[in-house]
Amino acid sequence: MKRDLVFLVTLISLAFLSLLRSGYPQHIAEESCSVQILVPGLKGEAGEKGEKGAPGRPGRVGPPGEKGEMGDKGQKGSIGRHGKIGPIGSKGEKGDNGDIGPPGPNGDPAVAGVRETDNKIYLLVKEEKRYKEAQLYCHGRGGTLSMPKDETANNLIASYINQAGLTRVFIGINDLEKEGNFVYSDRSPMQTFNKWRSGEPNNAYDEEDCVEMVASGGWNDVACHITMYFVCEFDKENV
Ligand code: GN1
Ligand code: CA
Ligand code: CA
Repeated sequence: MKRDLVFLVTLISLAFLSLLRSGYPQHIAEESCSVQILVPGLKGEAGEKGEKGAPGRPGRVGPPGEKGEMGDKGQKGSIGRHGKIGPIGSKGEKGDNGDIGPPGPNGDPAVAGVRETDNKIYLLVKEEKRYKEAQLYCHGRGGTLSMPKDETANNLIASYINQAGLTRVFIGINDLEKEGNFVYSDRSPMQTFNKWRSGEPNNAYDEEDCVEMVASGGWNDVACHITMYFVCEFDKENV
């Protein structure tokens, strides 16, 4: 700082001197002031070595170096993940037919074929049962004991039992709930159509509450506890 001040004064003094020499000699001569010229002193002795300074800031990033030589081949990596499932392929051609399988089990030997109309299937069961067991058998297969409600149905059942060489079968008519009040096995009431044999129903021995069909197609009330073959019927829409 002090050195700067001395330098400044020296500059001013030199400027003043150059003025004296160039422009205003007479005027200067008339002035009786003295000019002091300050010049820098001699360079002092070297000071003691200072303490080590703080580390400088990091330099700028240098230019990229030259590409080195290719390194050795690395080790084989571990197996990758499963890839995504691919799209579904196109349908293949139809294969050849397989071999013919073994014969199936024999059908129920008690069932002798069936008869059918547009909307019903009739099944003759050649297994002697009481009325209630016969009804249970049919019901267990989705049907009822057969209920002839018109001439056509009655004729079909009659024909069926005749072709089977039978003389009587249970059909689905009874007066179990109220004596003399005959209903079908689906509990629907008897209608005007009937095929009672002459003199029937007579409730013989005061114990006849179930109904059989004989080979002629006629009906007779009989005791429910006797056993005989029977005919079931099924609605086609339920099969
Ligand atoms: C039979 O057993 P009998 O002949 O009195 C029949 C009755 C009939 C009657 C007609 C088990 O009785 O249902 O009404 O004939 N009983 C049986 O004559 O078949
Ligand atoms: Ca009766
Ligand atoms: Ca009778």
